[in-house]
Amino acid sequence: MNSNSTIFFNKPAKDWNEALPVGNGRLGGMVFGNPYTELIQLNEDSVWYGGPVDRNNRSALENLPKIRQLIFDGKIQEAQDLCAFALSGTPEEQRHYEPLGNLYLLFDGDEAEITDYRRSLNLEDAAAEVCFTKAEITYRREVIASYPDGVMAVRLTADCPGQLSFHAQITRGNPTWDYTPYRKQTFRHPNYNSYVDRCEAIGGDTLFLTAQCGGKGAVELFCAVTAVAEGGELSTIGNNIVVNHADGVILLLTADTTFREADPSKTVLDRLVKAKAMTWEELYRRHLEDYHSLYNRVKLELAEDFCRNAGLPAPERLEAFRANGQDNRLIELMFNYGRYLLIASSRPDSLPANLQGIWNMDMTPIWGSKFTININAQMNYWPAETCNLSECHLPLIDHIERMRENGRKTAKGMYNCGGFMAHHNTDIWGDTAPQDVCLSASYWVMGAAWLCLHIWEHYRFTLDTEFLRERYGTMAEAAAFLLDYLVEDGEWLVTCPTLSPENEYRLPNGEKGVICKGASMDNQIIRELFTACIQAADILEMRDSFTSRLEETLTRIAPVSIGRHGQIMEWNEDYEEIDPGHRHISQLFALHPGTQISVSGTPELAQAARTTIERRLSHGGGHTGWSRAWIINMWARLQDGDKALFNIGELLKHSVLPNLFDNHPPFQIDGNFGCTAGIAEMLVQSHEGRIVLLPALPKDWKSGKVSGLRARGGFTVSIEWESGAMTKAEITADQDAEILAEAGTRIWQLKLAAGQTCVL
Ligand code: FUC
Repeated sequence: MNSNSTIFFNKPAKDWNEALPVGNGRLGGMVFGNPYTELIQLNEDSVWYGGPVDRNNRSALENLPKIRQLIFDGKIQEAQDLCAFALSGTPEEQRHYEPLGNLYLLFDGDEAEITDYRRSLNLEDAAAEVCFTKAEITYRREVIASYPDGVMAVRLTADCPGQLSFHAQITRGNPTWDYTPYRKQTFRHPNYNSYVDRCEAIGGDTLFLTAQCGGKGAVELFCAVTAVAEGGELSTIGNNIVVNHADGVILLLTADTTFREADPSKTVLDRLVKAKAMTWEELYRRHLEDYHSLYNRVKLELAEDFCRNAGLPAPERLEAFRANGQDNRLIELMFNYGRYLLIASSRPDSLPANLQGIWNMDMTPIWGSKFTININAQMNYWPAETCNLSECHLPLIDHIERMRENGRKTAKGMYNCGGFMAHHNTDIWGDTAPQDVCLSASYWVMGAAWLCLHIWEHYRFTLDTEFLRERYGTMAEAAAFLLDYLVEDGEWLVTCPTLSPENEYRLPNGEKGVICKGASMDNQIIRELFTACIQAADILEMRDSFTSRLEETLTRIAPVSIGRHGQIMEWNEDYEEIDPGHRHISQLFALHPGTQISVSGTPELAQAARTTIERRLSHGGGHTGWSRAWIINMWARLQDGDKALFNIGELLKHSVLPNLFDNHPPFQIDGNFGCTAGIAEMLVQSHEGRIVLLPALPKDWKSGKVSGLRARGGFTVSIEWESGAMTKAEITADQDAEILAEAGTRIWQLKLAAGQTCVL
């Protein structure tokens, strides 16, 4: 057992936050592992409530000049009232994610002493396992979610023949939590199998469930499970697969919806037929081959082993960390978990990882388990390129295309602007109208612009010019919206109305305000996006009058400024914040993930960025998992490894659930991904046109090794260090390249041919 790649429990999950996640990008399962009743709670990424709707507020356009005037006149309350009426979506809410269902395995037999219980998730092989001994027989359940074969597979074995007797059901609705042997349960819980249209047995060994998700135009889902038994008897009765006295059983489960094809029932059954034709070993081998090809690209080893806790189950291990503060294996585990979770929730052809990745058990989940694009969805993808999982980035980039047509309609219909835009949230249909009536979030217009920077990042890491050529138009269209949306404000052009997600300010007259003009984050995103478009146009030799307009406009965007506390100003005026410890630190976009503030390039701004973070933290900032994770990345960019590490510790102490899922609270996956990205950012940076090795190495990581991280410009980087200093680095180039590499005060001028590795 590797303590940096295994999450284990010595008990079944008592609730969802103790269950263990598996996933193949689209299909997800949470493994509970009760000896008498196995529950695998299921998700499929396209199971959402409701179809596409046009929610653009028809009153927006006629009220826009008035809203702008009120903001310019400082009548913020009135402007906000009008925004709530005239800009909010009609209806206010986008569609939301729903669970697929539950797989239950209800075992025969009475309660008896259970010994040697262990439930684990092995990140090296993407396999969950439940193992225990009952009445001197050892039982084992293995669970994988295979990307190449599109199925979840469960193998049940016992170390004595003929011992497996159970019935399997697939259900939809609230999972029941009664794990006593089923014969004791005379009454099944309410909603045990609700939200279902059809649930029946077919072919003597298969169950088939269909459901039309509620709301007009919603998808229809199809889920099927089939069983293969070795020895014993296998049959179906009602909507149960019944297994008696088998030696071993394999269950294969898959699902799909009408989101991807008109009638996926055949696809679903075909997948089962194909998987069934394989042995477990073959299925497992194909799963491993695929998974290892991604997961094994990167390896992190921190040499110091303060690891008195590694042999403990996850909850006790966290407790021990909270008490004694050090466990380098646990930090490696968090790093690996983020990579695992990205591979499990975001693969080519899947939807992007949502607020919960793909794992959600609520019919009406918190924040709809949608895609919040004022930080959260973006954070999910921060580790994608640096941790060498570039393909896993594509679902997000593809989703931007689903937003494009809607975003054009929103731009034109609400603001009479060209291009495409999105507010702070989107859903499966790429909805771009405002979400919620939340003054501090809903009327922000920069969602598409920020997302489009992911196109540019993907290019910068891969140098895939064909990809850039295909997607340049999308970036340019997001920029085109902003060219039209900006309004004159004296010397500058500003976004208006807008806000700084999701903080409030105090006006000189004492009133509170949220809506504003020219929020600092907007200026920073504009600068980053316009610059990216200009550089892309240069690479593609597509400079034209549009590019010139971007250049001219850039000279009219206010620079990043320093305010009265020595902080980076959050708004275009140096307002006091209502909540100086706010979880959003939008004004530091320029530091991370942006590139406009850096220690060597803009030392004064870097100092102001430090002051900003410290000020937020001293007022209780970093209190949600994702906020803490952003802070890790920011300290890494400020090259302060000790502070970055301290905040990893704080994340582990305050914002991690027993199954190591990030805790907002409740569970929200962004903090997992942000933490992994932060650790990578501490080890390699490349946003300033050179590769910086170990830019933020904490004192406590005295010696260690990392291999396979990626740097912009198409480089793969491996580093070793001892006593806090780099001892060796290897840099491999994808294509012929010249680049500067830097470690501490040492600088190398590298010239590499395609495929060549240089050793420093
Ligand atoms: C934003 C954040 C919240 C939460 C939600 C999903 O609104 O401010 O903290 O992460 O998205």
